[in-house]
Amino acid sequence: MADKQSILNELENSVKTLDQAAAVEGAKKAIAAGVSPVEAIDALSRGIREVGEKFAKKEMFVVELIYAASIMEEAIKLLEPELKKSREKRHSTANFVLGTVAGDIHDIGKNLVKIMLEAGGFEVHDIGKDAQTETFISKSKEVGAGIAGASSLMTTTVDVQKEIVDALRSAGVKAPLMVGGAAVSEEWAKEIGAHYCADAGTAAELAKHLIGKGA
Ligand code: B12
Repeated sequence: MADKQSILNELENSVKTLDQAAAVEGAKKAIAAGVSPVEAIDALSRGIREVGEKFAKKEMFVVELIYAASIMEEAIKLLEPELKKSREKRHSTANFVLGTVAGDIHDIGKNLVKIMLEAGGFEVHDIGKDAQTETFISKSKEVGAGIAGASSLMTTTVDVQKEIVDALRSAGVKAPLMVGGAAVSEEWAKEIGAHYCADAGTAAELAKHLIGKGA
């Protein structure tokens, strides 16, 4: 059986080289070898970020970016049941409203955050990608959100996170807002009165801390 490092390398390279068969094969090997699905997804993420860098340098075209994303999604589909196996069998910790901000259609990261929050016991209300600020507010009110999260991958849409914090407060919704995505930093989160989260792996822990229900 292939060793863990070679499987992780295979996953990372499959996205970089746009090799869908290798991505599917790599995901299957990871499951068979008992490699942590979180580590497997981290490897895929390294691959797609490199594709993003090449795209920025005009070394790759947008069609290749789209194809790389679809390859990553295929592999995640296979790994998702493994991630969900760790789901805690207990009542939900709180209602979590999650979406990608208006104008931004990137949702791979958001979807991973959703899986990890659910595994951590949250009831996630996913309002999707390109979600209007008003939807963040109305959904938060509707479900009595204990916490909310907004993803933004682009510098052109990051300001919308500030709009969401302001709108939540004006509407009297007290839920803290977690923010993440490539365009977001700790400093930005502080500046707008939100809470930065760098990856899906730590999202549930931070969310529990923010709603005051544990570490
Ligand atoms: C894949 C991808 C796409 C895919 C998206 C597919 C999909 N279904 O999501 C497609 C091909 C559709 C796409 C389209 C575009 N893209 Co694009 N894309 C990317 C790429 C390469 C990877 C993003 C990704 O999936 N990463 C992997 C995931 C797992 O990581 P993640 O998103 O960062 O999420 C993790 C953490 O950040 C965190 N997190 C994220 N959100 C949240 C939220 C909360 C609440 C929490 C707690 C945590 C959290 O947890 C996640 C899991 O660990 C990035 C490059 C990059 N460095 O991000 C460019 C990138 C974001 N795209 C870019 C651009 C320019 C575009 C397009 C405009 C291209 C075009 N000309 O059409 C369009 C955007 C259209 C639009 N209106 O949104 C630029 C943005 C530049 C900028 N202005 O800031 C980037 C940075 C590439 C680049 N270097 O130029 N893209």
